[in-house]
Amino acid sequence: MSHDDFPTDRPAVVTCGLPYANGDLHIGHLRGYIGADAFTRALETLGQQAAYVSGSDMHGTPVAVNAEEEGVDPESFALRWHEQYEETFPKFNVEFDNYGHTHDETNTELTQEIVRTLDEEGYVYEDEVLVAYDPKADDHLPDRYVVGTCPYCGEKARGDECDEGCQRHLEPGEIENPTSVRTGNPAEYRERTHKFFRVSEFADYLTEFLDDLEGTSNARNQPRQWIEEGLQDWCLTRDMEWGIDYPGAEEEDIVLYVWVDAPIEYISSTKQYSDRVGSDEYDWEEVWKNDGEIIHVIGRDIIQHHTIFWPAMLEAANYNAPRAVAATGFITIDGKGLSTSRNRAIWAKEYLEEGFHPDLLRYYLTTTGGLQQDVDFTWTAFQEKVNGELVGTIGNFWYRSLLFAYRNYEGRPDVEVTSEVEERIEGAIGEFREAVNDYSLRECGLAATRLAQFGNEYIQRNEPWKLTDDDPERAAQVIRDCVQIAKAVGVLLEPVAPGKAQALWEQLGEDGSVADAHLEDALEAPPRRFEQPGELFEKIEDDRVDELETKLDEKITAAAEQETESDEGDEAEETDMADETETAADTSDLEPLLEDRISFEDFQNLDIRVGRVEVAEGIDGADDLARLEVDIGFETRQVVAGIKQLHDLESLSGTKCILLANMAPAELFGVESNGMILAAGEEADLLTTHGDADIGEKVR
Ligand code: B3M
Ligand code: ZN
Repeated sequence: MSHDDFPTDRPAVVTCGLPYANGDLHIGHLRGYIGADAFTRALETLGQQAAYVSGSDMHGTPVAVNAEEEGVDPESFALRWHEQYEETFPKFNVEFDNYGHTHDETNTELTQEIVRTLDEEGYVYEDEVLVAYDPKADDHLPDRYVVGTCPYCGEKARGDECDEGCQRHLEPGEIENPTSVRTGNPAEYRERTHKFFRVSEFADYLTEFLDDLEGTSNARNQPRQWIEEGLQDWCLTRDMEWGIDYPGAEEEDIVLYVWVDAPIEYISSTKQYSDRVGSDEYDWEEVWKNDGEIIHVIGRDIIQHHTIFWPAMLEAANYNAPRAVAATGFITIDGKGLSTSRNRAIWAKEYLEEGFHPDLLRYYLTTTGGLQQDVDFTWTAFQEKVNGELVGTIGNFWYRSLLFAYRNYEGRPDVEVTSEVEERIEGAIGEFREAVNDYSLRECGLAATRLAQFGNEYIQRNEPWKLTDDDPERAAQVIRDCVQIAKAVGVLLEPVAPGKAQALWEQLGEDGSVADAHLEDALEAPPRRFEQPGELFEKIEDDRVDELETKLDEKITAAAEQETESDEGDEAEETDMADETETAADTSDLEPLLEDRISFEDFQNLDIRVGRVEVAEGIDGADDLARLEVDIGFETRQVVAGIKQLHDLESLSGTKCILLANMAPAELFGVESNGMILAAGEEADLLTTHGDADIGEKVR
């Protein structure tokens, strides 16, 4: 790994989190796969050698539980989904250089080899551990076979992850109030012998690793905190049949934990690619064992696996370290958490059946928010984005430039591009290059959109249609400039919208694939002649959006009704075995949204700052009030907050908070309050920042 700017002279591999082969793909999955695909394409546009690999995650309880529900064996169940995924990805222009699966021979062998190395190097030991057991079913309950309460945050959690709360990985035996998913009965804890990986020995290594890690800041900050809290060793085995055998323990009824063999598929898949094209063209060992660039794109719920367990495993087994981990936020639908069991989701299949081009969704998902941000999907916002930026700005510019050129010159006028336009294109290239190095897909896409915007203004300003008779030379010049801008927009838009960029490429009469174009090509003249162009984007009408929104509401309501019916019918159904990706609460018990809107100016009048709590102590005689001293950079403020009962005040000192600094001063219980700290909900969950914002920075 290096930290040289891209493009480097070493090969890169980009991966996306492996989908569990257990159900239909939805927009939440697509965000990651499209994101990583676009990032790989963007690297290639810079001239970086890059491969994009992934595979289906076949093992573990996420697959076993669902297969059991369906009454089929996990292998054929998982293979069926694997094949479906392989067919689906290209429909979204997601093109893997290799897409394997974790149960294939390459991955089985490599996983066993790596685990053997960990063992030989002395990083594995055996220990007794309490594992959940269902006495009624007479079976062990690994991972998702058990649900209960997270010992860290108190939220409802699954056996191996706090999916609805703090997102921590949970070790066997940690979950409180364990309940069997098999029977709905309380589970017992029984002692078993398992293998453990000495992750705790890697605290110093991981601290340094995180200091160098690129990608999104959430992938550095969260693990730093976990390291500070103290790392636990990691249980490598599970009481199950489905999975990869622990090397040398084939006879025993334990297998490797799914999170051991899953990331190893990143390597296996790269190896399969390398074996297929030949190591002269792409050398997997250069990447994984030497100093190639490894870039992981993942969902933010699996940061711990990719920034603690995985790099520790790589280091212990003498592999290269990842250069970047880019962790995306979640997708919400109409402002609420995507939920597969409540059918509050846009399914991949559904989107395609509606007949929308994949690039529309690609553009929406990559440019709506930064990678780390949660992105809300509504059909109305989708329409606005498509009609505004793709139809209104890019499509409009492409069509009017090429049509004008075709009608008047049968292609590109035979003159040089002006320096003004050349410089503007160079500016866009610079923005694009910087965006890739910042892991900002949004800025990559917008570099193209802003260039098209400039193109539209350029036409408007120069009015070539008025010039064709009076000043034909000048008219030719303007159109020549526009054709070049159109081509440059195509080159820069290709990572995000490869299908549409290719169509433009062909309209320009270019040979080959725009995916092979590099940044320099944005300034190369297109062929002299081209055919009559067509419009590449189509407006989405309002009644179409109404129809889509109604459909979405209806299916969510139908799912809710079905849930109520089945709840009434069968209490045991309570424990949901489906893959739930709930991220927001049911709104019925939330305060209703205010109808009245405020202006941006009103918002600007709120001086909200990042602060750090220095002192927090209860106010004598007041049941709920605490006195806080908050450093906001310029000064330290004393504030009174109603959090005495809700927080362990001592532990607050040193934490970052958000303070409304220009709140009118008030006196509470004889103590002056000079600002207000912001908190969410009845429990006064204190707001903080998730990145590196400095103390005193304004929240905007
Ligand atoms: N299969 C899916 C998830 O937890 C899981 C990813 C594995 S990546 C090595 O998002
Ligand atoms: Zn938790």
